Amino acid sequence: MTIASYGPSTLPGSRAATLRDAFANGRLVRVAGAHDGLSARLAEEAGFDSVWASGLEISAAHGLPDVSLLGMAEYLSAAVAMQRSVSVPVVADCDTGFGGVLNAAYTMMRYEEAGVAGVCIEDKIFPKRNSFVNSGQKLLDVDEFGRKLEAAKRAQVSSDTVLIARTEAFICGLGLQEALTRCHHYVDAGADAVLVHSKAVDSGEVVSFMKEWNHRAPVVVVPTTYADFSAAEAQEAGISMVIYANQGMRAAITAIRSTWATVLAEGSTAPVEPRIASVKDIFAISGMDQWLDLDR
Ligand code: SPV
Ligand code: MG
Repeated sequence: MTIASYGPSTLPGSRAATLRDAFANGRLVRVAGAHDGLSARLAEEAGFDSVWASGLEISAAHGLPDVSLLGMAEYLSAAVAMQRSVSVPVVADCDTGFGGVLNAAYTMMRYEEAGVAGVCIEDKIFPKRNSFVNSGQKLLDVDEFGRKLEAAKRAQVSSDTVLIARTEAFICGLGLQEALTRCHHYVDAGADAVLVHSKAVDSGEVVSFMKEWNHRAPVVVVPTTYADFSAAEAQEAGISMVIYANQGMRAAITAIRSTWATVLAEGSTAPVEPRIASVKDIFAISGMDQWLDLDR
């Protein structure tokens, strides 16, 4: 357990600098999706370089679908719980920037103030739907999204904070040229990196993007549907960051369902005890000893 049990052990600015160093040195940044302090800490404990404050996970953790129902303050408060629980950089999924141009600027102000290293906004129309919903995917006009990026950049205080512009061009079925044109425009508007999302069953779309992109700015991918795309292949393709956005929550759902089904079927918790974390383990991961030390 690190000092992060009491709060972040690194200054917010230095976490963003860590991301920038990795981008500059060509080190692949591996990022795990999370939705609260515990899931973020499990990602850090496993050895991930960074935590993705996933909109899908945060929404689901509230019992809601990822269709822009929660407001910025709720997403921010979840990101802050993650930020306080780990020492690695947090990259926040900020959806569309939660509205128009001014909302994008305000999003940058509040997330950066909270010490979040990376702010990611996507080029869909607010309200947005999760990228894997098969209907109602609508892209914002490219110039309008450029204005949101410019406004976010103008609101940014620390030069270290990373603004990631995410294009949903492939998600909307618009193809490589649209994805490239948009990403070039977004870098011109000030984005520090681009996230190229794809729901293809293989890595073809993102790899074809990489071949034409010529390393103009770091590229982030989210290999959810093309799950066999390895970290080594991503590195080989010149990708800078891979986000495993929701596998942690999916693992938890499966484990919890199976545990509760067994408890009801067997009439006691005895059969599941050997395969679930102990209360001692909960104490350890939540920093019980370190906190009690403060009272000694
Ligand atoms: C999220 O984790 O909320 C994302 C990634 O934005 S995805 O669900 O693939 O759209
Ligand atoms: Mg999202």
